[in-house]
Amino acid sequence: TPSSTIRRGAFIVLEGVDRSGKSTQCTRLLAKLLSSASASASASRSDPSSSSSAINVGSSPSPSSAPAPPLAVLWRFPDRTTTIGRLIDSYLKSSVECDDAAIHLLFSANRHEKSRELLALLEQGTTVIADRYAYSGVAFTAAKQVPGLDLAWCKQPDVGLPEPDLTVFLNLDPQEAAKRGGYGEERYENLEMQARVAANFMKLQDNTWTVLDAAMGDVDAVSDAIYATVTPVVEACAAGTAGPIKQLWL
Ligand code: FDM
Ligand code: MG
Repeated sequence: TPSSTIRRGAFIVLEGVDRSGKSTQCTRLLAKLLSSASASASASRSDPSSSSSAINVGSSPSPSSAPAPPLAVLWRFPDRTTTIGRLIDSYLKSSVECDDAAIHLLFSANRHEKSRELLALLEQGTTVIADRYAYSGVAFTAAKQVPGLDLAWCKQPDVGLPEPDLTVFLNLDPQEAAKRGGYGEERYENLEMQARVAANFMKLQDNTWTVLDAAMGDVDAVSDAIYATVTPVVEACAAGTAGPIKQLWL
């Protein structure tokens, strides 16, 4: 084992076209990761040698007095809660207009403004699941077919961001996706746009990707397949065999 072994959380991204089941599956994945963690935590609590009633003397923080960091958290991009995120939210709801290049850079800035916190979570051992990431950023802006805003231009602002350990792409034909209950009210939620987005996603496939058929079976079948894909990655990161986090598109 190399001395530089880094035990850390895993950075797991879920991508896919609208209505591919991404958000549902992110929530299920989080629940599965947390319940498998609490199962092993309660097993270790029943071990008297790892009792949590250890006495803390003095005021210096000790590992047993600090609350254990969460094993996993769920994020989504855009993160609409930040100042930049509120602008993006207004844009998606069409309550403001914005230049196409400018809004693209704001989506990217919304990832950059979270990257320090993301790395800190991973370092403390927390697995971060992200519902969309830079792949959505590129696929959507490039699908607007604005002269100059091609794939290469769209990727540039996200170069160097933390690279996912795993990107699960939920593959679904946009025609099928549209049948799943129609689109909502937000910008980009129409079949023509979604078909171009789907084609762009395919061009962005890299070695972090695992493509899963979102229509392979029911919701449980898909979530089982996702969990089976994610588990070895989480375990490798926890064991320190995955190496340090890389940088996207570098
Ligand atoms: N979207 C999402 C972008 O256009 N660029 C980005 O960088 C990201 C992360 O925003 F239509 C688009 C994709 C989608 C919309 O996403 C909001 P959610 O998942 O519906 O909140
Ligand atoms: Mg949406």
